Amino acid sequence: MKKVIITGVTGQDGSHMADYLLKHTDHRIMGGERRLSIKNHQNIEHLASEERFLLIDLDVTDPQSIDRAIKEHKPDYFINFAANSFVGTSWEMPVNHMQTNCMAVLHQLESIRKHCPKCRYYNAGSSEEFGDVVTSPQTEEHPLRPRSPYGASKCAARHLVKVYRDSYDLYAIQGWLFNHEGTRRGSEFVTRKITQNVARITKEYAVEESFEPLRLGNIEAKRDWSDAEDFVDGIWRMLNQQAPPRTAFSCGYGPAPFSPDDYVLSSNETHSIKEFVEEAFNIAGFHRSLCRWEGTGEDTKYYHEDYLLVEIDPRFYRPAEVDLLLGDSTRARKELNWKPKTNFIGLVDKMVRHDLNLIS
Ligand code: F7E
Repeated sequence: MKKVIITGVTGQDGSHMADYLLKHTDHRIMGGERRLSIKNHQNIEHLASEERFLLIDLDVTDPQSIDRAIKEHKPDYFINFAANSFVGTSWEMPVNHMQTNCMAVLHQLESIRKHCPKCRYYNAGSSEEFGDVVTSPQTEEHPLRPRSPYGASKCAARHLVKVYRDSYDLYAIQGWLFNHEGTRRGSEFVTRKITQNVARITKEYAVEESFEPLRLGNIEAKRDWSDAEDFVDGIWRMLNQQAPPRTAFSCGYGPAPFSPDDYVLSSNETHSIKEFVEEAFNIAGFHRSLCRWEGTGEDTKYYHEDYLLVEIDPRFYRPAEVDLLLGDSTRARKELNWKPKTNFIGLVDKMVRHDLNLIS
């Protein structure tokens, strides 16, 4: 039975990956978990009785812990989702972002090189690496121009992954994943913050309570959003690239060593935070024909008839913003035969209905 270590298994991507692998493979899944005094198992509770799923202690900021796990289990695949993934806090704790998102990757690569060089390694890369974009849409060829300590930490990790791939022939890759969301998304990310607040306001409005509006930062920013469940399928395909078949012309020296590629995963559509807000309220019953935006900049407000639904709170502005992200995942679609199933409206619909159900 092949073994897969997934770090960050309690998070959105880690838990979806565990579900995906239990469903589509017969591999044994080891979920790496950092010790916390209060467990955050809500995303993996349903896996408790799975025979092929095992939780292991693994803190990616502790090199000994990484080394021990890799030496002991000698995994066939190592999927690193453990990260400090909230861009907004990366200005407040830049060193933590570098340690968790970059140094931890270096320690993982070193341990894999030493103990199990055949292991296939994936590190979570990000469209935030493209940052201050110069061309749209962004493909694998777009330059790295990060705008945050978070983005810089992912770029640094990318260079390390490539250096280890080239120097030691490791199967080590880092995809560029554009924003990916869903019902397991943390409340601090803008999509989930919107859908949870839409659910709260819907409930309070229904019982004619006065309600606090939703407060947001830069609502003009545009993102390329997909469903996280579609992305774990893309990542698994990236991890299982095949060497091209030998041709009739190969002779004597054998094929060149196979080097896997990094791919962009994206929906290939971009929408503003404003559009996400409109869609989410519309799905919850605040029909867009009865809603309107008023004002500009910090004075922008969104109303349903006379009810204030959304206002701007400059505390959510970032010191430097990525204004626009729009991916082009043509290569992944062609070469990995990957395609997202859920589109923008489907994603908003799924998240809003989930949060309405939770609150009712
Ligand atoms: O912000 C704007 C904010 O925090 C999206 C992570 O998974 O995707 C994610 O990073 C946009 C930004 O995600 C609020 O300024 C407005 O322009 O949901 P977010 P993110 O920064 O795009 C990438 C690909 C990753 O790799 C990351 O790990 O929304 N925005 N108002 C707000 N954002 C938040 N969080 N809260 C607001 O109130």
